[in-house]
Amino acid sequence: MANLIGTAGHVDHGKTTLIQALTGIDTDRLPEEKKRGLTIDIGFAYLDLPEVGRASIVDVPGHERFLTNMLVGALGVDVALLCVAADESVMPQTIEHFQILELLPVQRMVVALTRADLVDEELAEIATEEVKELLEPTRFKDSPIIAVSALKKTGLDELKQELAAALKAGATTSEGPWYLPVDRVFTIKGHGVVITGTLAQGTVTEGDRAVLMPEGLDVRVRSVQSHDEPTKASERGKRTALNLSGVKAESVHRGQAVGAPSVLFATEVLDARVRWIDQVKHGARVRVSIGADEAIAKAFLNDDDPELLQLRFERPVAVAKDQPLIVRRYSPPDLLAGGRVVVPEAAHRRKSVKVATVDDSLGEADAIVQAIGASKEGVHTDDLCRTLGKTPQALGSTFEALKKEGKLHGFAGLWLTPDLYAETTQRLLAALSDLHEKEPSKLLQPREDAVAKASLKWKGKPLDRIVTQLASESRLRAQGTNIALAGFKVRFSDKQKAMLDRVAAALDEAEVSVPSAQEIATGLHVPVQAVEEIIRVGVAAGEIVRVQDGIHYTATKFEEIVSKVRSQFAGRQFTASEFKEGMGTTRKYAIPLMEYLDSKAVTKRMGDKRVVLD
Ligand SMILES: Nc1nc2c(ncn2[C@@H]2O[C@H](COP(=O)(O)OP(=O)(O)OP(=O)(O)O)[C@@H](O)[C@H]2O)c(=O)[nH]1
Ligand SMILES: [Mg+2]
Repeated sequence: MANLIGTAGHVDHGKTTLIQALTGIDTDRLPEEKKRGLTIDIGFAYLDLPEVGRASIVDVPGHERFLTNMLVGALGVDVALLCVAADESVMPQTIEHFQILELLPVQRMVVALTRADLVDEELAEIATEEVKELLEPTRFKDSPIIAVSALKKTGLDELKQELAAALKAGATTSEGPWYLPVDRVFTIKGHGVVITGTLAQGTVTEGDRAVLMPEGLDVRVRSVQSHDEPTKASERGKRTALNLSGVKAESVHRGQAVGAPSVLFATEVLDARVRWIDQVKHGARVRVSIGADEAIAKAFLNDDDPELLQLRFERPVAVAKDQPLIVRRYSPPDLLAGGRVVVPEAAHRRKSVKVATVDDSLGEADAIVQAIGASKEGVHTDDLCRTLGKTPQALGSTFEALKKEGKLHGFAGLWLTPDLYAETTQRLLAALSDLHEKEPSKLLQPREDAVAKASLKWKGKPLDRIVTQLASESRLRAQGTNIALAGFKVRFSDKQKAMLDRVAAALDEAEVSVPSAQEIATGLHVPVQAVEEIIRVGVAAGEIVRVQDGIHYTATKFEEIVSKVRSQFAGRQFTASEFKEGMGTTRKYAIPLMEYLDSKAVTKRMGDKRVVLD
């Protein structure tokens, strides 16, 4: 069942007078409205209807100058009460308001042919025909048209019956976390700030924590009122007043929205799905009415999908997924399009980029899997939440459940489906294999090089985790930020091999007190550059260990040194000079070697002594 009735229609067509005749409530409350006999801002009333209960009514201004205010009212409406004066029939704002209602998710319409006492039957007939013509090509074509006179009190009961029937038939759900666009703010002495609006989604309950957007202020709902009466909770479609704590009146104004912590976004870029009345040029400035706000944005189109409209605002706006919106030209403010938000916090995109939007008929878990599966290399939690219009808190448990079921792999906030993981890691390893092929004498490759070569953009923590995972699957070896395929063995050219053997022999011969590159070069009668080069190759291949410049050991010799240190100093503390003597070397070698062993966690320094670690 729907809750909210909203008036619509040309200026002076008897909307406010009709609501007063129906409810006894004068919705024109501003002194200026009373003085001019004209509605300027939205007004509110309520009506008790058989089998329906209490329904909320929002009365809107008909004058074109106040269309922005009309939109504030119209954006929450379930059932429209289109008022057409029998003596004037269809006029410009009748048409404009009707078009707006058509673009919005308004469920039903009831037409009141007002001021019926001013016309004879023939004129009433003409007006009825003109209204029918307006309705005919639209989903509202079967809407009832009731002649009424607020003055003579005729047709009112019939109108009430039709409104009750429309409310009963208009299906709306209260699903999802609640939010409420703020259309009025006032303070009550001793109680603080009160905001009013039409609850757009969900159920708000006394004591709820909430966030005021787009500023992101934390507030609490101290109490709830609906239809001027206190209540514990209010639901979708109802005119609702909330007494907020945690915020000052100066910080609250029309256009903001307040909602449960997970539902609203403070956004500057959104994607909407719209129907066009008149399409604008790519990049044109437009006015966007959303919630109770109107904000200026630039409109960006999409080549692939004419209904997809990206709006880039000039300031942050409070937005929820699926929220209805209306787009008008910047100047003159003609109606352009209407629709709903599909991605509340969208990424900038080019006109030519095809956009994959999530199938709305899917459940949340399936939508997540689909969105991730459709990506190239996984999706970060934040980006996915933006796409789905949900906050990370709201989706946290769904992610965890999907991970448990094996439908998703998570790597520090980056999510991949098993298929995507298989495909992308395969690509990464293939790229690594290419790098090995190019430098067969080098054991390890920087992982960033392999990632870039595989045309992936992984980095940081998610990349750490993926590498760790691949290592645990024995598909690669990792050392710091360098990686190698698990089965990769370095290969040298014959020339390299021969040179490496000679250098290795020269190093091993000297035991711990190894010669420098220059000394080796002199001994071997080769240029020093050749020795330096082969040492570099040997280090990259893992055949030579570099302790510091000028101090290198072969990998085998280094292992021997480590075993010797372990056996000789096991279970006791030792000093640098004991180490030096034990190793049969000089200070020049002992100090760098000890520091290197510390860094490899073979030994540990404690004051001026060391111990061997297990
Ligand atoms: N004779 C007659 N006059 C009516 C009736 N209903 C409204 N009027 C007159 O029509 C004029 C406009 O009425 P409103 O109710 O203010 O019209 P409105 O549609 O709310 O106007 P805006 O809010 O400014 O768009 C007033 O002078 C009313 O007295 C009616 O049933 N019979
Ligand atoms: Mg009025």
